[in-house]
Amino acid sequence: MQDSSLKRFGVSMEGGLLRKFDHLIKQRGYENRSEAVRDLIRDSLIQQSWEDNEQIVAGSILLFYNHHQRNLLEELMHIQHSMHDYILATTHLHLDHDNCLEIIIVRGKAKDIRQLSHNLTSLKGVDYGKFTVAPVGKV
Ligand code: NI
Repeated sequence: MQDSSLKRFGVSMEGGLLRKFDHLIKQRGYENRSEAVRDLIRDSLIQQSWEDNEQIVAGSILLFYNHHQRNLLEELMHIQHSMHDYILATTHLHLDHDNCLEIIIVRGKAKDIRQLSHNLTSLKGVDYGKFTVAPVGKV
């Protein structure tokens, strides 16, 4: 069970580092240091669970590509069908005459989703790939 009661702890650091931190949190619009530190800790925990291969994660793989690239559509389709268990939905937008944007919603073990993302974004003709996931379950 999660303990949601607030605890206080002291942090010591060099003045220069603290000034930089204060500047950063002001830029990002945090009300105070506590709020910023909480977000940093949550980010670190998400990062750590992502490094755990067995953790179930969900998120999206974003692909920009030119659909005229030889064999690219066939390869994208082949990879997605071979890993269909991990794909919840795919949205394809025709951006202009040449370029497509594809958003693939995924869910599965971190190691499998990482592999799927790598297989897709490393294809020749994919100009840009962005991979965003979070663990399923509260961190
Ligand atoms: Ni298209």
